[in-house]
Amino acid sequence: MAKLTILEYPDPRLRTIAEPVENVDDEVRSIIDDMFETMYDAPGIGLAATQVNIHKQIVTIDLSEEQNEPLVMINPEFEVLDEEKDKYQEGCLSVPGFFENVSRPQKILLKAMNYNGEAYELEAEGLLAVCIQHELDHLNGKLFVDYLSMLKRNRIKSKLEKIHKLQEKQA
Ligand code: QAP
Ligand code: CO
Repeated sequence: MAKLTILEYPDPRLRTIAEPVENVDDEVRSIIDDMFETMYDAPGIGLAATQVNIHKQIVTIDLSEEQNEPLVMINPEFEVLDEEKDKYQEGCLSVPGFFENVSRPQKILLKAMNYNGEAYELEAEGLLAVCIQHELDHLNGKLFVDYLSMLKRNRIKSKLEKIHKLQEKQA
């Protein structure tokens, strides 16, 4: 297992569209293991492969306090079951230190494959529905800051760029 480096906004690589996984083999499972290690270490509740510069349709989620309820989503798709939107304060490991309200459909049906390449479906609402939609956005090169006003997004961008410059000097 290995901890992977998380790309941070506004890194252009976060805009890459992920490719579907053709075979859920040991190489894919090794990526998933590394993603969980990276996510649990952060700590975070969701991570898309895009965020660790791997452009395959893979997502890891675990909403539990004890980090013992891992969810794997390979080639995920969802449909909206309830068009009504809910506001949730979202954050992102690729946008560290910033949390903002985002509105999304509150109930969805997820279709994906698990760690063993088996297809499954999952009805989700609440935080899980938010997290799934947030992570699937990453696979399409989309970030939660894209839902904010240009003013808010640009403020976040400037602050992170400033931090990244300081980190460069320190290195
Ligand atoms: C996506 O995000 C999410 O800024 C997962 O300093 C977040 O795990 C979906 C994190 C909220 C729904 C609601 C962010 C950790 C973790 C930070 C995360 C930070 C430290 C974010
Ligand atoms: Co994110």
